Amino acid sequence: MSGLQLFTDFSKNEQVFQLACWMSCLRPSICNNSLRFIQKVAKCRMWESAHLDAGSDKPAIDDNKIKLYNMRFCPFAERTVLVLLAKKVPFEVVNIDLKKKPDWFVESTFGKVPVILHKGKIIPESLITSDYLDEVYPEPKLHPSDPLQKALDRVVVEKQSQMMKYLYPIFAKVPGRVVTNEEKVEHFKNLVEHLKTFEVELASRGTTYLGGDEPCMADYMIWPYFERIEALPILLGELGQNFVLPSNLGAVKSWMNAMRMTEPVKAYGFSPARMAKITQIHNETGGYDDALKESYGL
Ligand SMILES: N[C@@H](CCC(=O)N[C@@H](CS)C(=O)NCC(=O)O)C(=O)O
Repeated sequence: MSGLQLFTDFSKNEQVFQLACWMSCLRPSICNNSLRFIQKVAKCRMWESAHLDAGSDKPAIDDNKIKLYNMRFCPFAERTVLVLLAKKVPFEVVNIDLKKKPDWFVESTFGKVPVILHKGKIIPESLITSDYLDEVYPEPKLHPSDPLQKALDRVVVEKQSQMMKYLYPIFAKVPGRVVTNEEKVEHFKNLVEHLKTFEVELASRGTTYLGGDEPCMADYMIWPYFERIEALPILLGELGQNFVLPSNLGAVKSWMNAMRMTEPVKAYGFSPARMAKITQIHNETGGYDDALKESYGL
């Protein structure tokens, strides 16, 4: 079985992983190398399974388990995954090819990810799914219990989400037009200007995370944007030095470093190198699984 096959088939991947663990107990010297390889591949877990496209069968649904319709590098779906991981909720992932969506996905949803399926119901939208999970699985509580603080945190999420209008044209392929390098540099200047509002917010709170010593819902909701900002210097190649955050965003950078240390981001987040590679391949080919495979290990 090749590494690539393992990579795209999670259930087989898990079985082989279990088998390798069992074999290594019996004959450690023989299969140490293959065990290390399989462990490395299996670490990707189910969220790196192949993206199902038109014509693929609808996966079986267990109403008592959380199932997530996902796209592995969708920043909005990432929000939901981070919440599930923060709460250590068992869940299953079905990755969807958003360029060739399966009929059963289109028929039962708004056609976008994330979507969670729970207790026979279908719940779309990253913020709605995250709020739902916070109520159903209260530990750790991610929204502040004080309604005023919760509202203020939501304002931060709304405000910081506005950065997408600058980030997206630098990062993604804009349909129907080519964004020039000059335009990208201009967008980045605007992005940095925008991030000064976050710098002020963090400085006024004076805490490691928006949530204090631990991340709260707002931290997880905005993190996916920053994961993409971190990849810009690599993604832009020779122009990369124009896309580095300046030193006057010290609080933002400290917050980013702290977010990188959280367990959910360590488990699901992409390194800047991998994020850049995935984006480059996806922008070139429009593919999902090839981008994941070719960036594997970065
Ligand atoms: N407001 C939605 C946005 C989700 C969204 O735009 N997801 C993208 C992938 S990153 C998507 O599913 N796009 C497919 C499409 O628009 O056809 C949310 O927060 O969940």
